[in-house]
Amino acid sequence: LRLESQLREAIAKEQLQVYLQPIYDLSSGRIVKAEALLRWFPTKDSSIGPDVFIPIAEQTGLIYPLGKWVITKVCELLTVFKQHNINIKLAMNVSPRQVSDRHLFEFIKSTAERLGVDAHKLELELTEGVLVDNYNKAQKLLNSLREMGVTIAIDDFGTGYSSLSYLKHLPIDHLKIDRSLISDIDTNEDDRAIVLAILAMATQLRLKVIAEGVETMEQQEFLKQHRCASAQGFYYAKPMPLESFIAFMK
Ligand code: G
Ligand code: G
Ligand code: MN
Ligand code: NA
Repeated sequence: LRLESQLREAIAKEQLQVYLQPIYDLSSGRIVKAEALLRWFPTKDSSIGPDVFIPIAEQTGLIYPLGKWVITKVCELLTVFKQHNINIKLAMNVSPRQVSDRHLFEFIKSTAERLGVDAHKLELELTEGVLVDNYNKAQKLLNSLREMGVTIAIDDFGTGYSSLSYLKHLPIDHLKIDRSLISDIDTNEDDRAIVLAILAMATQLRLKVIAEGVETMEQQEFLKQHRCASAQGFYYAKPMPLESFIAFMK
């Protein structure tokens, strides 16, 4: 309960920030998108990671107000991008409980409209578990989003253990290969084989692949050579606050 009230207060006091990490198109080398990643700075020189507070927010239901805050922030950031002539998409993470909220679609739609944001600039990242555990709700949500122009990426792809059949039935645009599969592609034959298999499957299903956690030029070259569409990782840039991101884009 203590962390819950702390988090509530953090939203109110603007101790939460959305950091941005660029995503590169591998064939052109251009930044085409950024991922919005939540950061919490309870004091000036302390921080709590989303890997700690997101699960708590999920358990306590605080993910609803928090998720709405992120959606609003992401739409606001897109309007700031527009002012700076930064013409890229913005992807945000959505957790399981948010997907089960039947008001999620309406909230995204009305927020985008209110702020004058083109829905085609928005991407949602979901983990496959969400789609499988909550198939009917997810299907309705994804179809509505698709109709509106919002794109969908499957996050942490390759780490789940569910059937792949949802890829056939749901309107999914991208697979994000989890960084645990990317980190050893230079040396680990099995990881290479898995990444190549994902790329081959994605081509057949007309899904574009984003490699996460790219940290070296060798990893980038391997992915490029095998026609992976996009990449993201410390090799290019770490997640950064808005001001730094704008400077980085210029
Ligand atoms: O940025 P970092 O590696 O610390 O993120 C850790 C985890 O927190 C990742 O799994 C990421 O998807 C998740 N995360 C970051 N920001 C958000 C957010 O705004 N909403 C949700 N649901 N998860 C987030
Ligand atoms: O689960 P999700 O894919 O949303 O998590 C994204 C997280 O991965 C972010 O918290 C981000 O800080 C982290 N991340 C992004 N690029 C790299 C990287 O190259 N190496 C490592 N170790 N972490 C990364
Ligand atoms: Mn993500
Ligand atoms: Na991931």
